[in-house]
Amino acid sequence: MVVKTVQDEARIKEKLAYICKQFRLPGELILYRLIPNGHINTAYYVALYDGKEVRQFLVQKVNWYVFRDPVSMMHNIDLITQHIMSKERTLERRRRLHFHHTAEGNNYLILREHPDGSYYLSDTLNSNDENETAEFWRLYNFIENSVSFETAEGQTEVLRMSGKAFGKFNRQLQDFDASQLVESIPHFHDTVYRMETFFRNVAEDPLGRAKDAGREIETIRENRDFAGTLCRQIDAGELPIRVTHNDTKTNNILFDRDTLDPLVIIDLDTCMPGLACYDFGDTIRFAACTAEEDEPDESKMKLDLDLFRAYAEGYLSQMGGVLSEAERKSLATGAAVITLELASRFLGDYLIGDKYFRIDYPEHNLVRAKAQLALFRDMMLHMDDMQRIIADCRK
Ligand code: ADP
Ligand code: GN1
Ligand code: MG
Repeated sequence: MVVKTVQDEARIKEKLAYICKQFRLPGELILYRLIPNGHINTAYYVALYDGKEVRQFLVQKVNWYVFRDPVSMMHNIDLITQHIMSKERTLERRRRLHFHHTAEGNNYLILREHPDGSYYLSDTLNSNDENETAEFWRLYNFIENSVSFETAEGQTEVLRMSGKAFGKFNRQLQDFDASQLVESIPHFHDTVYRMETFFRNVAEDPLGRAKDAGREIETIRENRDFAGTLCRQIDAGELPIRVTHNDTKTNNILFDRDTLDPLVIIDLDTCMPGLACYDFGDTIRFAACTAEEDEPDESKMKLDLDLFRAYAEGYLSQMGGVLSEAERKSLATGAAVITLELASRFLGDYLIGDKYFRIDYPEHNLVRAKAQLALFRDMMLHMDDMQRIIADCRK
């Protein structure tokens, strides 16, 4: 664990205050708090007081090791949010993400530090330079009285509402021209590519960690062909490419704290061309199960068919009339493929020294991979049940 000193805290506050000024917010920074739940970016809640009122915002440092072209990614997000807003009847502030702009008119800023510790803005960031020290920040409205879920905590209603929210999101993006988007992470759900990368990591084994995961590596090897199922269907023209979110965890939806009404979908960084079953499958992986993503006791990790049904009902209430027959069939497959894919990503990251996902302890990525593989095995045992539930949703 990294222990933060009082000086570190003062420095963070100073940096956040500088960033708020660059986004032209009036008032003084009076409060900030790290929001610890994402694995990639670093998000802070901030409150400013201008002598009359307190205003709250979300300030976020984007991880450009992961998003190599963050400027284009912010352009994607602009286009996506505009498109969604054009479909919504309400312009209520709590139901939209509003990114603030700097004096230069950018919805982001690139921050650098002088040797004396003072900050300044820069025009460019070179993500190919391993010595690059610039930081990429953005700032948007904090959605008040909202909650997001790390697990569905057995609540079928949370899953049903999540299904509705992500289904609606997919539906609203149906007529969005995908060619306008830059792939923020190339090959993101290209599982054939993911498998190649994983087995290269295994072969190179730079830290000698593969020995800790012999059984897991074998499970992934045995299922490598299955992992390519969706890619083969894309190549055969059986599944249409849509614009999808690609990271549909329930903690990427903000719900009204009192009514559980889904207010807004967040974390739009990975919005790219993709398959409907990626979005369907990733929520199933994350939330239609009996334990958290990083549960250390594998025996506790199972698919929960009641939660699966609730999500399927919610999702298909929005997308049922849109999906082709092949896409409907792919939903359950997508859950298993995405789970296997993520297991390979977590384990691959463990093998190369945890460069991608934030970890809380040294074996965290290994533990995550084991939990995902336990879930994957259970999904494969229940593939027919999942297909039956999807078929039931038509009745
Ligand atoms: P990451 O890419 O790190 O997952 P997210 O954009 O998902 O970052 O933000 C992390 C968490 O911060 C979310 O799960 C949510 O709990 C909270 N959050 C993000 N944006 C907002 C917002 N605008 N208002 C309130 N909470 C937010
Ligand atoms: C990451 O950023 P976050 O925590 O919402 C990851 C997803 C994984 C997820 C697993 C850009 O999502 O792909 O499924 O962790 N995001 C990226 O929890 O790689
Ligand atoms: Mg997130």
